[in-house]
Amino acid sequence: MKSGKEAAIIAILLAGAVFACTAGIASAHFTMIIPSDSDDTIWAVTPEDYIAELGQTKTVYILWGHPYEHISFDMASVPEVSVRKPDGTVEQLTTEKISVDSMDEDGNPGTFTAYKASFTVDQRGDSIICVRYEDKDQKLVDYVKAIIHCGEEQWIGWDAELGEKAEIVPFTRPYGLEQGFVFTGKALYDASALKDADVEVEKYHPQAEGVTVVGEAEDMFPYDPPMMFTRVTKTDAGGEFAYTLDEPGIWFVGAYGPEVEGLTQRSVFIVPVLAAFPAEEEAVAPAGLEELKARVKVLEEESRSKQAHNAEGSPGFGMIPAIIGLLIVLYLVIKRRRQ
Ligand SMILES: [Cu+2]
Repeated sequence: MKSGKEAAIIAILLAGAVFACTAGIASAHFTMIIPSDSDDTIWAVTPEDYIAELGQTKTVYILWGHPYEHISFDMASVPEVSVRKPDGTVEQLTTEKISVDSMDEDGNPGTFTAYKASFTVDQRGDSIICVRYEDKDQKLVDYVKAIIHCGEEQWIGWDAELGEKAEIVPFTRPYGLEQGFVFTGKALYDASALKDADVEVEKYHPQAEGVTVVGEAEDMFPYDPPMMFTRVTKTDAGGEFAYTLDEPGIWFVGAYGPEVEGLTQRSVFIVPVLAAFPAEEEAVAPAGLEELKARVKVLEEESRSKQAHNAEGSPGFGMIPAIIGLLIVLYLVIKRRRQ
């Protein structure tokens, strides 16, 4: 028979477990498509990684986790990966299972199952990487698109509708976007507008940055930190949505479709966002004390030399002794004449 104390402890543990589950649902899992040159540089992804040169072999990594907090999970099934070329041809890609170093949901380092696939960029324009990933634990199927852009003014293909079961078709060209730009698009399910659906919007962080920003959100918004991790908007009757991507980095936009055989059908679009261009005028750098002292000294010297200059050029106080001297000389001369 359990004592009252034991029962109380069990109740606390159960409450904790329920809270952990809820917290897990609140911040969103996403299937990530990250182009990278090597396994070691995946997490340092920048918008430029989504740009390619003609003839280049591009490797894309398929990862599963919470982009904002930089939390990773093992991929539970093999993702299907294809690339849709600018001319409309589709190539199925072979995936390779890999392990990547990252962080688990308790903040511990670990290695996680992920996949990668490579293809050659043999056409100028936009190659669309298309991934379908099923995760029974999360009761989710992701249909993810990311654009690899190649060639000056070759803005061809980014808005293509591929006929995926669930799909986001962008209205805003998803490259050359700066922080603060609005991303707009349309969510489709079975080729029809997905109306009144939740759209989650989340920015990726490298690990150290993710840990810091999560801590800050927990301090500043203790009543609901995940509201800062995962932003939410909705589609209208036409399946259309808009959201302002206010920071540079890699953004994940996911529209929640219907549940089919216990799995929610979600479409995801990945949007790389550049820093402001032209670069914002550099605010006067927060000067160090030494720099401030040096500036004060320069100003003092300038003002001193200006004063000296004024004294020479105009009848300032410097002229008074001279005038008095002149009066004395005049007085002496007049006095001598009278004698
Ligand atoms: Cu999640």
